[in-house]
Amino acid sequence: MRKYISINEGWTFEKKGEKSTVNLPHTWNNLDGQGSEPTYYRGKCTYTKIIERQKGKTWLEFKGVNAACTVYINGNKVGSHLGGYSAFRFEVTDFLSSPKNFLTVEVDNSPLREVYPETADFTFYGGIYRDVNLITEVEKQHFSLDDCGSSALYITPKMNGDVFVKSVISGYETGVRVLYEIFDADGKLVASAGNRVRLHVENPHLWNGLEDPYLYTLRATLFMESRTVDRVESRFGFREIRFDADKGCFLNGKHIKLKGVSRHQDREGLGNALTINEHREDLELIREVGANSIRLAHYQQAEEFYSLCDEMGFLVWAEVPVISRFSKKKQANALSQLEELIKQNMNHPSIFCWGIENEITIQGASPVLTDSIEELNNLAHVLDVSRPTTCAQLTMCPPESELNNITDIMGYNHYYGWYMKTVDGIDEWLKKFKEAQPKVPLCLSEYGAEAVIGYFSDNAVQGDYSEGYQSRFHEHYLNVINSTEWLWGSYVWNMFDFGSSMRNEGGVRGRNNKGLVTFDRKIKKDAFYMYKAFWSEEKFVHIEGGRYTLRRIGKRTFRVISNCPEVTLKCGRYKKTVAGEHVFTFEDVPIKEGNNKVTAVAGDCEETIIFEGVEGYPASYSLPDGASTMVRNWFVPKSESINPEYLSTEDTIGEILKNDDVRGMVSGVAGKLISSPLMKLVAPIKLKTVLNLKFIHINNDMKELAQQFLQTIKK
Ligand code: ADA
Repeated sequence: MRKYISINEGWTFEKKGEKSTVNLPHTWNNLDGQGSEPTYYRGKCTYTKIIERQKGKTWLEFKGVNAACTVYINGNKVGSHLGGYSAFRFEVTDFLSSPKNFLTVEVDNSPLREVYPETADFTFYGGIYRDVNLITEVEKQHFSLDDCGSSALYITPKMNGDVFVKSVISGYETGVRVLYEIFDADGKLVASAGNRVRLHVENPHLWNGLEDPYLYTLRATLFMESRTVDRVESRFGFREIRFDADKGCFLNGKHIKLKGVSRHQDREGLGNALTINEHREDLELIREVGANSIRLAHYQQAEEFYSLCDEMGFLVWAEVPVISRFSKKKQANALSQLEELIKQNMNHPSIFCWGIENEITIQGASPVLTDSIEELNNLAHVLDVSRPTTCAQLTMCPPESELNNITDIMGYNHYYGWYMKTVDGIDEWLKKFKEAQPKVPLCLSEYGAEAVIGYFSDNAVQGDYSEGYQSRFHEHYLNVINSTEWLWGSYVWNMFDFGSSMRNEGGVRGRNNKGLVTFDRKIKKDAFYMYKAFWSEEKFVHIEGGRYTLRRIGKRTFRVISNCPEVTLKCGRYKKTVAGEHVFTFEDVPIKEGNNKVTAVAGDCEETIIFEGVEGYPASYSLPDGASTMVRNWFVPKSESINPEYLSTEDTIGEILKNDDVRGMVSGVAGKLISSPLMKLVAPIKLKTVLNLKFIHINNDMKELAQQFLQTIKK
């Protein structure tokens, strides 16, 4: 029978010739990947360790190594893996030739042309950042350990109590048989069958989201004659999810609006090297804000996280990092990451859809891109017949695009009110989309605005990085989402601030500040409470701008956020009660010199904050001098900082069309141009010159887009 031995402890880590002893999980970018340096180390490092020879057949199991790795034992190559977010294993039985063996893991997080993601708005922390195990004493006949890192047990439960099971067995021969047993949450045996693919549970207790996340366990035991040779277990749940373009989402036949947040798997100071404690803490905060769904962007996350979601009842959007920069060269890797994601996570009832791409048209659409997305979509359906596929499209992708008719359901990422003027752009866009695509079930897969702790203003405006603006931004979106009944859900970008080494804005380097909660999870921003007011039933009252404690003397306006129907605000002799929903506004609150005790009361909840009355507006509340106030999407290069190693509109048409990636993207019309005699004439002309020709009517947005596209392609 197989045994798991953790080998997380005592590795020798080597980076650029410097050695240290580390325990796993580990990353080498926990500081430089979060802004301690202008750029972070993307390259090769090695981890080494002595491992002993084991009894029986033995596998090495890695739960996550970013991004590419090659494993050697005693100098002999065992295998390699491409992709930084999934689990993988290698059989090492024959490599463990001595009582003590030298294990080397070479890890590489440099940009790799054939691996997703190559570029995106988050830090690609390098390292062995999840657990490593030895699986020993494996018998000849066993549930396959070579099936894409999965448990080799695939469970498809049906609402009528039928459970279809498929297991993959290695070393099969006459005399091998399987016993499947299903246990309820109390451990009572409720169904069993030998060698059969269909079991039946009478009156199945449904897995019903946050209300009742009921789980069963399926145990598969493998016998050789009458001897037990292997055993695997997996939890599962009975549930059904359905989407309708006009009515939204239905869980087990009941309408449910998916109130979602997105989550990246990193943490201040730790990078991506997390333990179960950080995963749990994140989920507790997500539960507190009142969400019922999570988009685990933009890649496969830790298995423990999906398991906790099963237990807590969150509905999860799981996805692969097919993101930002499409390239046909990465298609094989996209397919293998999707296969791993699905095979490794298929039994989690919390996962309701498979996401196959995010903003993949950043550089424009093309027939090759469409074919590749279709191929991913088909693979997801072949591997899992029970779940819908989804994708997240960028604003620039037109509603009528054929890409919006590939996946079963879908979402759009919009930043009206942040990168683009103005917040109410979203209202208009939703109407346009519905007209163009009346039959497509849609959600908002991303929307968000930055807020850096410490910036406040009485007149918060777009682009000032203040908590006040972020809170108003989300108030608008929440109202639109609630009143757009046909939207099946929405996902705030993002639940937590996260590491993005390429960013340097709002006075903060290396971070995307769109979280409702800070990177260290210590401070809930005002926008957190805005969501709690709209989503949660746990009663509370919160004075907006509670960290904006130095207020100008005079009559000031206060906003209080609460999910109670009535709020009273007191300050000295001022006392006023306002009835309403979510946000309660109090005008002319007198702030005098010195301390002012402001108390908000709603039902049994109360919050008091001392505000100090001061002359003038303290400079510390605004962005520091010199901090970039230029709000631009991360992939938009500043015109003054064009990277000469990448293509740009400054290059000639000849140079641009010489590039393989460009040729792949523009094969249609441009293909004809490349092979025509005209090419000789236009090749030496700068693209910029052509784009500026008056008679071809290319507006500035299109020019900017062309620049963005080219600046992601290395010369
Ligand atoms: C994109 C992208 C995200 C995110 C966002 C932002 O829409 O999908 O990864 O970082 O931009 O904050 O700009």
